[in-house]
Amino acid sequence: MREYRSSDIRNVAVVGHGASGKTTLVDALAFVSGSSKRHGSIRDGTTLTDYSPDEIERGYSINLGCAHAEWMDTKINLIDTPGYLDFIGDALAGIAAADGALVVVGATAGVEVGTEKTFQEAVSRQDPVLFVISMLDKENASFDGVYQDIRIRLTSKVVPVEIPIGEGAQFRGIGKFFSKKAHT
Ligand SMILES: Nc1nc2c(ncn2[C@@H]2O[C@H](COP(=O)(O)OP(=O)(O)O)[C@@H](O)[C@H]2O)c(=O)[nH]1
Ligand SMILES: [Mg+2]
Repeated sequence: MREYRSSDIRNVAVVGHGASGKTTLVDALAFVSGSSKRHGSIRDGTTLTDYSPDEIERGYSINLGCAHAEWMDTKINLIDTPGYLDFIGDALAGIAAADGALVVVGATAGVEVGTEKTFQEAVSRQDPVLFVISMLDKENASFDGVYQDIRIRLTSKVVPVEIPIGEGAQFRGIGKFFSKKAHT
């Protein structure tokens, strides 16, 4: 790995409720950016950030884990955090160490208590927040339902920058508003 100046490093806390897809997303980002050569999975116990025997056995994160994605001359450190409230202390520590928060919300579950707690912590630290809606391929997934849930329960100051193409079994990809491109 090349060396980065501190101005070219971003630390992002990946937060949200348990089982919203944080660890899976971190693994995918590291893989797609080329920083990790292997696409791990929760089922096989091969993700980058759920590596302790306890985490692999339970299938969810207990401790902070760090992976990174090198993207456009920037090193993005992805701090994966536990979502269940028993382990909220580590999630709050992850937010404290980061420059911003990426809040993962499941497309079927919507805003949950872990989403609320971590979002509020990031806002109270005046950190920028990016929401990622996961699980769009699942039955009964609703991007618009989650978007409205976020607006009503978390903040009205939220704008979509990418939207899904299809939902549930029809999910095919995403459309990007900034670049006006679709990725299937
Ligand atoms: N269908 C589907 N399953 C997903 C997706 N993302 C994660 N999962 C599964 O959801 C479960 C919880 O994911 P995980 O990454 O451990 O969530 P975390 O607790 O927020 O870290 C695992 O079984 C994942 O394989 C997704 O986009 N679609
Ligand atoms: Mg996890």
